[in-house]
Amino acid sequence: MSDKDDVSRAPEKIRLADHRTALVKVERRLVLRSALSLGALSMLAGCDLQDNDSVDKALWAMSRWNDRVQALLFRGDKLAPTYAASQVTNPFPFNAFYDEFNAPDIDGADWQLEVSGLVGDKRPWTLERLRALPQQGQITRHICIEGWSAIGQWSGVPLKRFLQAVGADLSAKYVGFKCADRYYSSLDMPSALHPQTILALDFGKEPLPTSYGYPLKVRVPTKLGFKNPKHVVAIYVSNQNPGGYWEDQGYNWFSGI
Ligand SMILES: Nc1nc2c(c(=O)[nH]1)N[C@H]1C(S)=C(S)[C@@H](COP(=O)(O)O)O[C@H]1N2
Ligand SMILES: [Mo]
Repeated sequence: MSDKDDVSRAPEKIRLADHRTALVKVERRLVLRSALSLGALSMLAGCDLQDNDSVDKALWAMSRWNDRVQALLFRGDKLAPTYAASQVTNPFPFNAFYDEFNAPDIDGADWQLEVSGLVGDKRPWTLERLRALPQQGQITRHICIEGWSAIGQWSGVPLKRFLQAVGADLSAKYVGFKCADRYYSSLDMPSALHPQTILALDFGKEPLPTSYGYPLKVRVPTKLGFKNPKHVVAIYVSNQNPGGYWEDQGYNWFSGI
């Protein structure tokens, strides 16, 4: 797929965005309508699926099973492909659960990153302190589940480096993120420690623009776009799966390589 295709496909997201929730419902309805799938699902779930509730429960159980299988297959050392600066998609598409003009307008001087959960040092971080940590850049492809992708350049603090700095329990299972716009997401610990997972502060050579997540976006090139939270205000380490905005609406939680 050429970069030109990437840009020309971007407008489609506007139409698809309205149907995200509908798509999840359609998927569910397809299972409900198909006797074979329903029968297979009953067998897997080990019970009779007679009402919508139990079908929902079985689908969720399968999704969790799927997460576990994916986590086992994931070795934590697979690298996402990288690209040349000349391949960066311009303009880069915007996406969120709202329109671009509603993106949170954050004052970097006031902004703080809260840290909680299974960590030794819960002091909040300022942008200045984050910029004093070693920075790492990448040119990688962002892939949105809605059917578009784009190549971008990000740089910032490797999440592993940050987790070490706050004395996080690296044997814990999950790292959760909360955003200024009520978005939230989470990663399994191996993905959080992956060498390409960064707390991105810059997009191109400049601080992240408002639309793309100022002042901090978690860039995880080994995961789908929705697991790359923008406008992050809190990070926490936990053994309970924190879920996510789309993850909790039926999108596969692992969604990565
Ligand atoms: N805070 C926040 N982060 C978010 C989202 C959002 O709505 N709010 N949308 C996600 C989705 S679905 C995508 S595809 C990417 C889009 O990032 P971009 O605007 O930089 O292209 O952000 C992800 N992170
Ligand atoms: Mo997305």
